[in-house]
This record gives sequence, C-alpha cells and structure tokens, in this order.
Amino acid sequence: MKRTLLAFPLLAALALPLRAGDPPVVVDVYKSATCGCCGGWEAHLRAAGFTVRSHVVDDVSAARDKLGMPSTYASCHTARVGKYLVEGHVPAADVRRLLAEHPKDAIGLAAPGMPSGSPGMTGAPQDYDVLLVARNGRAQVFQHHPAR
Ligand SMILES: [Cu+2]
Repeated sequence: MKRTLLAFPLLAALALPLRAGDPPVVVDVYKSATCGCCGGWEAHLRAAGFTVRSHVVDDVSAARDKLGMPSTYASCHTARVGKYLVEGHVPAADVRRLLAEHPKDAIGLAAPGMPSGSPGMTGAPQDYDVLLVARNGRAQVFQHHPAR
C-alpha cells in the first residue's frame, strides 16, 4: 500500500504532458529536401510520442527568420511547437520540459550547429548545450548534455 502511494505520483509526473487521452503535441518542422539528419530528428520526436508535420522549404534561413529564431543559434532545421520555436537537434525530453515549464518571455530552445551524437545525428557523442532563447535574443543553458 505504501509502495503504491509512493509510485503513483512518480508515474504521473513521468507521463506529463503526454498522458494517454491528451491530444497529441504537434511539432511543425521546416527543413530542406536533402536534409537527412532533419529526418532523423523527426523520427526521434515521433518515437517520443510527438506528432510531426514536415514542411520542406527552399530556404531554411528564411523560414527561421520568419518564425523569429535568431540566426546566431542556427542549425539545419527549425520548428514550432505551440507558442515556442525549437531549433536544431534538441532532445524530445527537453521539448517536453519546455512545454511543462512554459517559461515566459522565451522564444524557445536551440541546439546550435549540429552536435555529433545528438538525436538524429550520427557520430561519436560530444558535449553540447540546449539553450533557452529569450525574446530579447539572449540565451542561457537550459540543459547540458554530456558526451556519454
Ligand atoms: Cu541536422
């Protein structure tokens, strides 16, 4: 009995915000036609329970500008989830945490460049940071991902 009481809130917390019965969280991804690692990231999100809508664009930079992610943080693809933007190979768990915490005055998350071994990227894992990008264009570390 005691065990059950302890386990239940933990399970509930782990399941948020993608509980069964919730509408699926839609991620709109903007990428070029030739971007293989972008497809790898989309597959990573789908495996984590997100609904991915893929948009092939001629000019990813133009799409990024239009959405409002500063080019300083650019990666190979840019995405929108709810009111936030997600740039590059950001792990699904970080996107989920962003949605759970819903920080104010934030544009969203960015994993600048293309870190080797990040979700959708092949190669030996390297250290990288996922940044929380504020509306004023500044960023702080949202989650550090050490090479494993
Ligand atoms: Cu990439």
